[in-house]
Amino acid sequence: MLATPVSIAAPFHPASAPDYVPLRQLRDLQLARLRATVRRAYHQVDLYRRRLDERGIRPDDVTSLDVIRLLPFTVKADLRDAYPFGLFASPLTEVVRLHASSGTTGKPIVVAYTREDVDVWTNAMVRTLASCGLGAGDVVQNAYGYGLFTGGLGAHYGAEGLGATVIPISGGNTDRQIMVMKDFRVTAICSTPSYFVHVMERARELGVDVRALPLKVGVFGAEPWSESMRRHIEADSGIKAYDIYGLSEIIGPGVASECAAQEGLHIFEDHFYPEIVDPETGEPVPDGEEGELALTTLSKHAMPMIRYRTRDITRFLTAPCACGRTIRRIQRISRRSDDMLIVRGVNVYPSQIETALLEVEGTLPHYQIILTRERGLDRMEVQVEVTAEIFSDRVGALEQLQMRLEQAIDRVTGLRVDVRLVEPRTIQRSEGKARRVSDRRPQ
Ligand code: DLL
Repeated sequence: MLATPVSIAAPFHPASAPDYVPLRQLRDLQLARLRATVRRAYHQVDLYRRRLDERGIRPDDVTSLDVIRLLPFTVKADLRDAYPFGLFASPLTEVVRLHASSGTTGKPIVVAYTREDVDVWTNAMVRTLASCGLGAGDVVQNAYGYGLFTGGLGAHYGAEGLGATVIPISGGNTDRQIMVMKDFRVTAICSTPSYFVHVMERARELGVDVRALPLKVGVFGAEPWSESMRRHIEADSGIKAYDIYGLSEIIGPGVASECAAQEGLHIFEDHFYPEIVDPETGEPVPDGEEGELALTTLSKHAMPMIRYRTRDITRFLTAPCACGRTIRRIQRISRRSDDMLIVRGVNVYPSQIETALLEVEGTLPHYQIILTRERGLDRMEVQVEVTAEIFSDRVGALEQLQMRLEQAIDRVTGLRVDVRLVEPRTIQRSEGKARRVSDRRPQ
């Protein structure tokens, strides 16, 4: 029996059925799949067998979902050490796709999919797009990068599986994006939020009024973005901006998605088992408290992941969602445990800076954080673009804005920083994930 979706639910797609399944049924399914996953990992992957043996755990010991807490964590370094194929649980004869995620340094990590894995991924992305309100008849401009990055092909298969019309335009060539958006009567765009902000800006320069186009939905993810950024995007473009989440190690996009309520992201729990743990101790935190998201894949063949430490910080939202979905929600991911900056002993996250900047009228959502060290002391400069009107205004107005921004950042982070107002178009635009921080301090 499916719970009846309430009025704010997206157009129902048959693939979305597990989103509404009674919890008892979901937990039984998760347990059966967890057992199969642990068995597969134990028998097919050296690393897992070694780690489980060290703890004296056999696959048959997984008799309840709580046992998951006894299983060893997997971390990014495990994927790096196993480069390229060391964690595969399927022979290459069964692997139909590889993707890779370029770390900031050195070799990328490689992830693999069997045909069944691609089907699971498609299912998760169909449900993602359906929960963002899309269906057959939508024309989807897919501006996530196609290639080793999972964004492009993930969203592509999802949109096709949904029965929508997909335009595989990939990222970049912004003028062409705008032409296509207009001429093909695009109703939805998939991209990073920062790239969409850039597309909007360019459309304005070209004299295209996006509000007058059929575009109504943005499916944004792959990087942290704030609630203030959402408000900015929605007000500017007249679309509904949804947040979707995922990571290559687990599958790519399609791990979690917002619904029409736009209050947290539903995790596709029948495929990905979520836990929130204390980043220091690895112990589960009480329900509703903030911590690091750890994910276990429940349906993957080629590369099962057991308790993968994502480093993404979030919390479970415990109240039932107005959309009627029973699968659990997490709060939007505003930061990672490893993007914390320590400036003169104070902990700061780039997302806090974004929130502070966008609170103040007159700024554009383009900013950069530059860290240097002068005579042994950390210095943080935040460069932010301001509107052309303000820039051409009196010097007094600029100084006042600068002061207000410095105060706003101080309020949010407790840190005195130097704000530098720069002209529109000064800060480099990205076609994929934005790079906001440049840490030039000697290590
Ligand atoms: O970014 C997969 C993806 C593609 C997700 C398209 C959504 C849309 P990776 O390149 O492996 O995979 O990067 C994964 O990006 O651990 C988060 O830190 C961050 N991230 C992804 N989505 C969000 C989001 C793709 N909605 C890493 N909000 C993750 C905040 C996000 N951070």
